[in-house]
Order: sequence, then structure tokens, then C-alpha cells
Amino acid sequence: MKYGIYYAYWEKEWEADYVPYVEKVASLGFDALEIGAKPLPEYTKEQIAALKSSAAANGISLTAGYGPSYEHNIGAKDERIRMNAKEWFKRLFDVMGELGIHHLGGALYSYWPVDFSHPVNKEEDWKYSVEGTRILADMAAPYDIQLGMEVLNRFENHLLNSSEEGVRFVKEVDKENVKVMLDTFHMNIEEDNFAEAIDTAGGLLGHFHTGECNRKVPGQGRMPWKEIGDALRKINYDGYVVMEPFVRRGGQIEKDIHIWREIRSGITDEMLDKEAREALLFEREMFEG
Ligand SMILES: [Mn+2]
Repeated sequence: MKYGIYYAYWEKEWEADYVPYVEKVASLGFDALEIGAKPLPEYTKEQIAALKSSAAANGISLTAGYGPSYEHNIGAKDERIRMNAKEWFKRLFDVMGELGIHHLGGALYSYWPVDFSHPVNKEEDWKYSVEGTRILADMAAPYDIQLGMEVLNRFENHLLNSSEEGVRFVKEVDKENVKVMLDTFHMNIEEDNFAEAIDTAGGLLGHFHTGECNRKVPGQGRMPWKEIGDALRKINYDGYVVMEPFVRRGGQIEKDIHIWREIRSGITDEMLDKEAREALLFEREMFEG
């Protein structure tokens, strides 16, 4: 398994200058940095070159995450939105190809977070999402990009809430580069059993997010990490394990993640760095057996 962390741990917005984070996570001992896909389609040649060379120089693999905006929903019923999404993802894959990023994960089959103040039709949305995901998969394939269908809790999306639903969706899409993506934070809400959920995904598991129940770094809460690690080894998982902690207040991230209190009081960058390093050592110990 390769260990990474999402840049947003240190940030308040869904985009940032990622180059300093490549250097930071390399110094903390990570193998990978997950970056937010949002700004990538607009990247200049210079930005692409700078990020790519920094990743190479620091021995860091890059992965990308995205919670599609309403206008980037490839599974929308509205054809105009689907076309808009297709256009946007095409530009994204072009840039990801240039950057050598081979994994994109998130609610790529839909949008995020879903506005439940309007009624939703799960069966109908599922059908459009399967069709849309097939289109994305064919667009991503020439760049050797794998798409992780992130299974989310009921409060954030209505389509894929359990590993079983993730597997059913991925089998229906039936594309080589579309896999199931699980996240311990969401699993904690929806799954009866972590080991069984991981076993259900089995060989279709393509990406894995970690975090405590309240989205602190792994090791600071009551998540059954040993059980999770044993289950990942049992299915011979050899993909990325990316921790996705959210403890910092402010900006759009606070709004979307619903951070309404000081989860870690008196946070400084130094403290975040230290805790990320400890969490990485903890994860390696738990997951490598
Ligand atoms: Mn996640």
C-alpha cells in the first residue's frame, strides 16, 4: 500500500498552490499527495511543469480528488449540464495526463454535496449516473486514468451509500478503469462491519480514504484500525491509502464539511504537520501487519 494525504488538511478552500504541499508531505514521509482537481483544467503550461517537476524531484506520486459541482454532474438528467460536465472533465483529463496523475476519486458519478431540499429520484439518477460514468471512463482511459466511485454517507449523496451499492454500480458501469472507493468516515455511518464492507469491495477496491469518525487524523479516535488493516491485507489491496482529515475551520471547506466547532483547538501548521506524521506512522503500523 502507498500512503498519502489530502492537501485540504492544511487549507480552507478546494484549491491551492500544491507545490509547497508536495515538498511538505515528502518531508513528512508520505508516498503521495492527493490534490483537489478543481483548478487543474485552467492550469497553464508553467503551472503544470512546476507541479510535475516538484513531484518528480520529491519522489511523490500525485492523486486527485473531486466533489463535482452541480454544473459538473455527468449523471444529471439535464442534458445541458451533462454536456458541460463532459467538456470540463475532458480538460481535466488532459491536464491530469500531462501531470502523470493516474487516479481521480470522489462523487464523480454525481455532484457534491447533494441538495436534498429538492426531491431526488434514486432509480432515475442511478441510470443517468451509470451512463455518464461510462462516458467519463472512455474519456479517461487513453490517459491511463482510473476513476474511483466514492461511496458516501446518506447526508452527502443518495446513490452509493454502501460498499454493496458501490460494487453493484461499478459492475453495471462495466469499465476496466472504474473502481469502488471507500472512506472510513462514511463507512462508519453506513456499514454494519468494516471488514465485511472491505471484503465486499474485494478486487474492485481502487482507492481508500481514512479518517476518524469526526474527521481527525487516524489514531486519534475510536475507528477499528487493526480490523481495517487486516481486511485490506486480506483482499491484497495494493492501492493508495489517503488520509483525509478535516480539522481546520474557515472558508468553503468549513461550509461543505460542516465544521461548526474547534475540533482541534489552537491549531498551527506545525501542529498539523506533527499530527500528520504521527498518523502516518500509526497507519503503517496498523495496516502493514
Ligand atoms: Mn473521502
